Amino acid sequence: MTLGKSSLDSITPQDHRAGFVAIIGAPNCGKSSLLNRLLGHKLAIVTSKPQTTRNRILGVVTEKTGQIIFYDTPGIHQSQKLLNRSMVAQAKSALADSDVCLWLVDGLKRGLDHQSALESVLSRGQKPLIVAINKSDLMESADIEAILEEVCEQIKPDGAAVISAKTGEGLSQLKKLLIDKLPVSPALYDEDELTDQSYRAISAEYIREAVFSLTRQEVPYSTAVTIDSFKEPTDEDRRPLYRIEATIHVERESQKKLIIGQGGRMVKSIGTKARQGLEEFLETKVFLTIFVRITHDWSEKEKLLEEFGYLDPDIK
Ligand SMILES: Nc1nc2c(ncn2[C@@H]2O[C@H](COP(=O)(O)OP(=O)(O)O)[C@@H](O)[C@H]2O)c(=O)[nH]1
Ligand SMILES: [Mg+2]
Repeated sequence: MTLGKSSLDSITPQDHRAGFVAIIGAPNCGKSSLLNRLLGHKLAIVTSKPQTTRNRILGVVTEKTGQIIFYDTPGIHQSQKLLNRSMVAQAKSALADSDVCLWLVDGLKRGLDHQSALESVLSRGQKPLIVAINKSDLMESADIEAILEEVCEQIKPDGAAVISAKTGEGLSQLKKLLIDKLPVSPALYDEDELTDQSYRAISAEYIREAVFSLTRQEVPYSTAVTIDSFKEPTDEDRRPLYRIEATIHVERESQKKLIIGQGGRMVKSIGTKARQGLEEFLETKVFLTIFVRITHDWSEKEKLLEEFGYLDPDIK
């Protein structure tokens, strides 16, 4: 899934638009769900826990009138830990590289200070700002009106939409609002190229997602996943098969015990869940082997964060 430059330039109409949109917002407001829904593929992992996404993920949406290149980002939140600071820096640098900011709001959460949250990543006047109120499938129309007014009054966006990343409601309108704010440009990527993420990187994320959904408290946040070996199907395979070996890194012995579980039951469940997700994504059988290892204090060590792909270059 590597991206090449577009070959569409010659046939692009004069008013075609293309550019980058950073999806920014609080943890759990639905940024990764929105990206997946827009792409029609599950590239970004989604969990009910905040702070799942650790790095920026690019997804390309191509429409007749324009091409939107989205960045999914980690949520904006305050914390002193290196991993968390790097996550906020990832959101900031995605925004710096974008043409438009999409501020995504969890419609179920009223009374938030959107203005100061937004100011922590963006100084006003810098970029066009579009707001989307998400999770409309769970909201009454009176509440939708109220939160729309509340958010728009605070941050005075250049456009607003009410959407559901779950049902897809409002997404056409949102795409239209975003395309209108992008610069006139031919498509930047080929239409069939969805992302800059490799299958290898996506595989690590699916394993991390399984850990997030099956373990509790601090365990998921203390977990990193690396892919030690990634073999694509070969012509010799009787039936096509990906062979993947991965390591789940935890920070302490107690966490290792929880990840392995009684008689290895937890790591087995994690493996099964991740494998099923990957088989659906890759549309091919997967043979997945998982090791569990203690890598002391990885979340505080710059070199390890870099190795795991979670470090934002700007934080160095
Ligand atoms: N009902 C509903 N749930 C949603 C919607 N969008 C996201 N969610 C849920 O909200 C939680 C957080 O979503 P996620 O995409 O990981 O949020 P992120 O942290 O902003 O990336 C998950 O449990 C999603 O299933 C939506 O439009 N409707
Ligand atoms: Mg996310």
